[in-house]
Amino acid sequence: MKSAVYLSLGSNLGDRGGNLREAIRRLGGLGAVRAVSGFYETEPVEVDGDQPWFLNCAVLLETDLAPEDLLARTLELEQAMGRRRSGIRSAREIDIDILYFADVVLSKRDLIIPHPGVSHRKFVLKPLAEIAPDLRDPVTKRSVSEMLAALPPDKPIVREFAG
Ligand code: PH2
Ligand code: MG
Ligand code: MG
Repeated sequence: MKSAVYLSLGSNLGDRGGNLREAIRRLGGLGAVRAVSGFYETEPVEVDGDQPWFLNCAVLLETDLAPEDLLARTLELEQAMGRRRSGIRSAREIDIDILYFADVVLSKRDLIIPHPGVSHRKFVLKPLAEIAPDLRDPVTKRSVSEMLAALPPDKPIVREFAG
């Protein structure tokens, strides 16, 4: 059965734009990439120490995989692209997070869906609003555009990235 999955991608090490593009290309091996937002340059939040700014985007993937299998495959993909986990919030070539998986609600040690960061993270909501403004959180029933509108407009900085 095909499921619509929304992913958040982020990179703040190396060729950030190239990393996002390569990850999107590789995600095509896990299903069909149906939509990709523009790239946004975003101020780091909730990280350890000084870190470079991120590029973030959102992707709609249609996949036959189950949530746990998709998680395993995205972690493999991160590793294959050179990510080494030296700390939970350290700088990374690529991070792929599952935001929504159809209407699935699940809370396991390694996987929480919907992703608990969605509603307060502008670096997630701004790109996501481009491809799914009317998507509703299956738990809170709030739409992506409603969640985004509830955040301060100025800080933290999330700006469209040209090139
Ligand atoms: N990812 C994090 C923590 N902080 N900040 C920005 N701007 N973009 C991210 O992708 C990001 C972050 C944890 O994965
Ligand atoms: Mg993350
Ligand atoms: Mg992650």
